[in-house]
Formats: sequence, C-alpha cells, structure tokens
Amino acid sequence: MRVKPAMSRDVEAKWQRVWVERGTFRAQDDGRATRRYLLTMFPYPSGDLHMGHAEVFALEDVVARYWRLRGYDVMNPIGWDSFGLPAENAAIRRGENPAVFTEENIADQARSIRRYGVSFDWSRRLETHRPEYYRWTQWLFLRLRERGLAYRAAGAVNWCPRDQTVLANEQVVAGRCERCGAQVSRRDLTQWFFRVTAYADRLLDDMTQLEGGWPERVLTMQRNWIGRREGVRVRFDVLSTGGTCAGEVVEVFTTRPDTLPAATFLVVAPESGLAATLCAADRADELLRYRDRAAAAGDIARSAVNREKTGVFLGTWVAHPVTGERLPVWAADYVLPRSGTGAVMGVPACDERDAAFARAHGLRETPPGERWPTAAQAIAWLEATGHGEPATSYRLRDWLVSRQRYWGVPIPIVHCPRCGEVAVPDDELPVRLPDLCGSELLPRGVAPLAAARSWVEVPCPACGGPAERDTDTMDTFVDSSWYFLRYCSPDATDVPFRPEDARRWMPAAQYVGGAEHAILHLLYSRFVTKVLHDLGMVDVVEPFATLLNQGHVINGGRAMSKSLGNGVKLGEQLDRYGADAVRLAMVFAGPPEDDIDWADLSPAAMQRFLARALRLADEVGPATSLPAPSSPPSAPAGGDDLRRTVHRTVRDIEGLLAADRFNVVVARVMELLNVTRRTLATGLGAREAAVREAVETFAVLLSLFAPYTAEEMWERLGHEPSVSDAAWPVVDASLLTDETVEAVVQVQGRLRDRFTVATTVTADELRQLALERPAVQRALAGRAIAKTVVRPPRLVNIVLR
Ligand code: ANZ
Ligand code: ZN
Repeated sequence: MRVKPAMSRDVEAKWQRVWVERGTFRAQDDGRATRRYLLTMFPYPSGDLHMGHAEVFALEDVVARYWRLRGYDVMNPIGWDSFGLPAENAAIRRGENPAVFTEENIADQARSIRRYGVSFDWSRRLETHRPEYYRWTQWLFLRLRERGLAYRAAGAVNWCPRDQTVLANEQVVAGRCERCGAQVSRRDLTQWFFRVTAYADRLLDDMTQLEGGWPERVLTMQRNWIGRREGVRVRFDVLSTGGTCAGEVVEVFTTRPDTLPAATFLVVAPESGLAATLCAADRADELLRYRDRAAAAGDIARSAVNREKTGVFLGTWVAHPVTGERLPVWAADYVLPRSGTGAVMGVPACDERDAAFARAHGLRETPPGERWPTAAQAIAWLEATGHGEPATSYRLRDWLVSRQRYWGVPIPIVHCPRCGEVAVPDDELPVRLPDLCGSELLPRGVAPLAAARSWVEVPCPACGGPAERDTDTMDTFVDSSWYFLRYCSPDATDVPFRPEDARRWMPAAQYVGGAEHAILHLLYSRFVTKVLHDLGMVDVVEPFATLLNQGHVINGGRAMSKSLGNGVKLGEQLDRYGADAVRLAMVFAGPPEDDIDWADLSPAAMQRFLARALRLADEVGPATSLPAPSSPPSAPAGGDDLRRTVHRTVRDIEGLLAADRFNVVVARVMELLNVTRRTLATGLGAREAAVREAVETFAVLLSLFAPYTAEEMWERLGHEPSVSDAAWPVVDASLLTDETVEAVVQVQGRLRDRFTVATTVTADELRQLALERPAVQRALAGRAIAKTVVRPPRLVNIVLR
C-alpha cells in the first residue's frame, strides 16, 4: 500500500511559488564581503534526472542553504551541458534537429529540479548549445589560437571503414563501430589540438593550492595523468651497413641513465616517423603490417608487463656510446609513439619488459658493461661526451578538441586557398550551426557540416575571395571548461564574463560532482582558468577551492542500468514519497563519498519522521501574546536540559558541516526531535519558551535537507515566510560549559581518528593531542607534514608533503 506523502504536490508547488516570488535564492551581489560560490557539476540533458543527479543536488544544497542561513550572499547556479552525441543520435532516429530533443529534456529536468526544491539561482541559468553561450566558447578558441595554444596537426582518430566516418571514443564498443559493427581502425587526420602540455608544470605545481581542499585521490590521479618524469635523453649513432656512422641518430628517453652500459638493443614505436626512416627497404612491408596492428590497441594494453612481446627487427644497427658495441634496432608496440622520444634503450638486466622482449626475440640479455653506480655519474659522463643531457618527459598529451560531428560548437576558422587559415573576426561571432535535421546528420564520407555546402562556402574574412568554413565542432569538454565563469556574468553581451564579477565570486568555494570527472573535466577547467588568468581576465589560477566527489547511487548491489532493469527514476520516487523524503534518505544514507544502495534506503521511514516533525510544530503552534501556561512542578528542570541539547546540537552541526559529514547532521537533527518529544512527555508544556526554541531551531536545521517540511513548520509556528530567510541559530556559549565534544583528525583528507576533548580546547592543545594519537602516527608513517589546519574543538586536518 502507498503511504500518502507527508508533503503533497500542492504544498510543494506553493513553496516553489513563494521562493520564486520572493527571489529567495537569487545571489544578491550587493557587495557584501561574505559571499560564497557553490557549484554542482551541471547536468547533461540525456533524459529526465536520475538518482545520481538527485544525490549531488541534495548534498550540495545542504551546503548552499547553510551558508545562506549564516548570512552569506550565496551564488548557487544551474545550467546545462547541452551539446553532445546522444542528442545527435536521437535526432537521426527521430528525423529532427538535435535542439528539439535537447530542449525537451532540459524542460523535463528543470521541472524535476524545481520540484526537488534545490536552492538554485535560476536567473543565472545557461545552456551551452545556445548561440549566446557558444559565441564565447568560439571567442575562447580564438584567444587560445592567438597565443599558440590552439593548433592543427595530424592526429590519430577512430575510423569506421564502412560508414566512412570518424567515431568518438564512446562510439567504439569493444573495437567495433557502435552503429554498424565494423572493425574500427586508427587513421591520421588533421585535427585541432589545445596545447595543454605548455601548462603541464603549472598544472602540477599549482596543486599545492588544492591540498587539503581536494580529495587526495583526485590530486594523485591528476598528477599521474600529467606524469612528469625527470630523466635524460641519450643519443645513439646509427651505423651504416658498412659499420661506419651514417650521420643519423636515435634519441631515447630514460629515467635510468645509470643502466646505459647494460643496454643491449633499442626499440622504437612502430608508428613513429623514426621507425619508417630507420627501416631497411626489405622490411618496410612487414613494418607497415605490424604498425596497423599495433595502432589498433590502446596505450594501456600496450604498456602491460604481461602482454606478449611482439616486434619487428628494422635491419638497422646503432653504436653503443659507452662500449662501442653494435646494438640492433627494433620496432615494438610496448613503446608508445607520443611518450618521451618514442624510443627506448632495452636494458634486459634491469627492466622486466625489456627482459621479456629480449627472451622472446633471442636478443642478448647479459650486458657487456656494468651499470654505473649513480645516475649523477651517468649524467656527468653524457654531458661531458655530448651523448645526452637531462630532460623532462610528460605523460600528458595535447588535447584533441575537434570532432567530426554536428551537435557541437563550430570551430570559428575559415580556410582560404590564398590566405590559409583565417580566424572569423570577433564581431562576426557566433558562427551559428546550420539547421540540419535527421538523415542530414548521418555521415556520408565527410562530416555532416562538410556536406552542408551552402553553409561551408563563405567569402574569406581576409581577402574576400571564395573560401570554406572549418567543418569540425569542438569537444563538449571545451564547453564545460569555462561555464563556471559565465555564471558570474550570465547576462554579459560584450564579454564572456566581466573580470570584476569573476573577481568577486571566484574561486568556487565548493564544487560537488562525480568522481568520473576526476581527470579530464577538472584538468581542462584548470587549464582554461590559467589561460584566462594569463589574459588578465581572472585573478585566481585555480577555479575550485574545494572538491567533493559523491559516491554512486546503486540498486541491489549493482550499478543501475537499463539492461539489468534495476534503474530508479527520480520522478517516480518524487511522486511516491515527496521531495523531502527522497532528499533526506539520500543525505542520511552515509558519508557523501560512499556509494548509496537505493534498495537499502527507506524514504517511507523518512516520511514518518517528517510527519512527526509537522505534528510537533502544530502542537507548539504560533506564538501568542498570552503568557505561556506554566509547567507542572513535576518537571522543572526539563526546559534547561532541552536548551542545552539544542545549543549543543547546533554547535556540533557547525563542525560536522565543515567536515562534510552530512549524514551525521541528519542523525543529530533526528535526535533533537526525539529529545524534544521526550521532554514533552515529562510534562513540560508545548507552549514553554524552551520548547518553542527547540522546535524553531529544529525547523531551521531541517531546512538544509527537507525544505518543504521546514517551510510548513515555520509557517505553523507563526512566522512569515520563509525559513530560508531565518537566521542560523546563535549558540549560547553559557549552555555549553563543562562539555566535551568529539574531535576528528583527517590525514590527507581521510578520517583517521576521533577522540573526546573539552569544548574549550585551544588550537595548540588540539593539534598536540591529535599528533599524539597512535592512529594518527600510523597514518603519518614518518612523512613530513606540509600543513595542519586546526579548527578547535572539532577538526584537525593534516596535509603531508
Ligand atoms: C632504460 C630503463 C632501465 C628504463 C630500467 C626503465 C628501467 P616511466 O616512469 O614508466 O615513464 N620509456 C621511455 N619512453 C617510452 C615510450 N615511449 N614507451 C614506453 N616506454 C618508454 O619510465 C620511463 C621509462 O620508460 C624509461 O626509462 C624507458 O625505459 C621507458 F631499468 O630506460 B627506461
Ligand atoms: Zn583569403
């Protein structure tokens, strides 16, 4: 049987109206010094909202509503990441333009979000597929290009030989075209790139600003992705067939120069230009065949230690710079073309993969030379003899941004037979997408935009002669790399955002979103922020001061999916339980980083709790001028105890919110309801001041996660709307004396210990106590401390070097 939602749709609608009419959640931007920019990753409109969105929004709203109640000017914007492939595929099926599908979904999602009661500032809403937004994405592209940070070069793409088209990575399923099932190959086509590698050092070094604020795991992933390695380049002279030097050299990158004397062969990446140059004529065919096979495998598979070590001998030899020995040169797929120099020295005595390769191909394993004792000695020798020098290598590659797809931002470039590549002038932006529909979006050997001839053919902006537009569109990660800045000035028509607005709001104090964006989206946003900083548009170099990655919402132990039939639709849950019960169940489910199993939650229990809360407000009722009836003498002390509980609860919750322990906050609010009930049961009157204080405080606290019930309570307690405009309760310190609280210690963002301390503990005492804890000592493992953040009496946050 269905439980009737405690909060009917009508009541929800009533409060939504009140919030809109009062402009409750609009950022005031009134010059108040206390302001806070809170941000959720913006949704992609592929359908109605799912439970993952519901989780992010519920969690972030706790923080947004809290700071608002504390008197901060809060900016909590919402928008849509609305270009992308699913809309294009739907449009092909439905015979329409992708805007139709996109806008239908946005409308559905917007309805659900409003119903969910999230405190978004709708006046800043943006959608990346709108010309008034993408005009500035094109502007950004042109600024990058002016600085040499956007360029065209050959790049490997996924190519479907049957459909004659480039495929996005998402369209390649197990090596085959998602559409027709043909085996996908790699092709080199001219593509646009953003030169993120020029910012590699800054992307790494600025991470010190994020320590303590971002999960350590995400920082590690970013570091590994950039993959800076200090090493050396070593040059080997190529021997001509007669054994004398041919004047050519092979340069390898190594992090172990000390092992140079033990090198017994060289390996180059099969698809590198070097392989083709070094290859003897009678082996060229074999190399070509091998290269095609190698290029089809991904970098990760190719790097695996246990992968079968295949390769082709190129028929070429080099001289060992130390021993003068002749070393054979091979091409093999375990060497990656875009890493280091695309060539390595094989040292089977020291490196597992080299050893496996040597065994597989009968190459010499035991070296004639001994290793050098230290790398420093090796470097000194290389520099003295001119055979090499120190070098830095990065794993990071430039960002391939062009897509041969329709539903994205057109690249604002015109190709002229006389002038070459010409930028579309700023005052002619946006370059609008032509209105293509249905089968016009199907690739026909060329990108869909290339087939739209009347759109492609334009006069050259420089010479006026006949020219053609670039027919690629941008990766949607470009759209999302700067949207958080647009939120600062959503109405600006002459600039992407006003620097003075960005100065006021940036960086976002907290960014909440999924861990699946731990690398690319965050890296690109950081990159673009740094470029805009260099352009003088923003002061900060890091866009997001703190980051919270929520866990996944699963169902019955498995990820929700259509094929398992275990998907849960937010709309249905809202119909069934009401927004407050769903939100409360989400926040109460556990620590935000943990996965939530929807099957384990009980929104029905949350409904019962909310109904009890409402009843309590009814019992207390509106304040009247009549004196409160006095309590029976049997329970004189009840009021004081209740007051102590209320103030202690508020005080504890402040600390818990600072540590993102939202689930515990819910538990404390529930406990407050129980204590109030018990106190009433002892005979304290519902009209007593202490009871009123408890219930009013309860309503304010509850508004963080169950806003509709909180608003209703507030009204029934006799207040004007809205509880969102109530002030955060002020803690009366005199009620906290003799008190202890639980302090928590985090090391590298992970909870390591908790212990009881006096509320009066000082920062120094608390730091000392934390450092003496055995669990903390273990977590430190003797490593040096970079920074200790102490917030007495509750939090010690230790960041290691
Ligand atoms: C000789 C050597 C001896 C190496 C030894 C390692 C251990 P990471 O930190 O993993 O990048 N390397 C260089 N360029 C490469 C490429 N394009 N594809 C595949 N491997 C490449 O280590 C860098 C090491 O990876 C380099 O140091 C090189 O092998 C290899 F006992 O050189 B080493
Ligand atoms: Zn021209």
